[in-house]
Amino acid sequence: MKGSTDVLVIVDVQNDFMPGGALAVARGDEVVPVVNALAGRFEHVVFTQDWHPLDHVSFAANHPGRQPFETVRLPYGEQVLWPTHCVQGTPGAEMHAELKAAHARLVIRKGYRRDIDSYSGFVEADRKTPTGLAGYLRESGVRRVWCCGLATDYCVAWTALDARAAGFDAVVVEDACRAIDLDGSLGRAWRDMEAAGVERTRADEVR
Ligand code: VGL
Ligand code: ZN
Repeated sequence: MKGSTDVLVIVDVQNDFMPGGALAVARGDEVVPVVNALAGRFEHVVFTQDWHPLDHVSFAANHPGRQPFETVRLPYGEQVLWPTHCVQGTPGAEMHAELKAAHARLVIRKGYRRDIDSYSGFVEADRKTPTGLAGYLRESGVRRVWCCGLATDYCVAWTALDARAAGFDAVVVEDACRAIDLDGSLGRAWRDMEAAGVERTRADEVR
């Protein structure tokens, strides 16, 4: 059982990222039982929830003539244009119905500002705007952040990298994640995480 210096961050296990969802991650539903079992081994669990307004800058539909999975330049840098997903208050933005971590303490919603995306649970895509998660975890005495959920190469990776940047130890539980893998993004994500000192483990090794 992981105690008070560890936290499990369950990233974006939401309907729109499931097979058949608006931004489906292949086999994304397979993480649910793995994440549930993992959550039982942590005293401290938090969720992140992708939570966009309908006019969000990351949606291709808000860029006339552009298609999903193309990229655009925004003031803060390059942005992938996604299908409309995880719109605030819609069923697609809800957590998967079988996700079970009733003892989770906090839900960090992210990506709710129209003009800024947020893959990371810590800092938005402008790399300046904090979500408050680092402060919350520090005040809670957390030292190591364990990450799982969707998608490995976007929200999980950015969350793990930012955990390191904020001074926490970080571990990704790789079989409790699934990836989008757009143009080599998964390989890049693992390289970046390795370079930043993010550790990698499997759920059956966590106890
Ligand atoms: C995500 C793309 C857009 C994720 C969220 O949860 O990985 N990816 N919004
Ligand atoms: Zn999103």
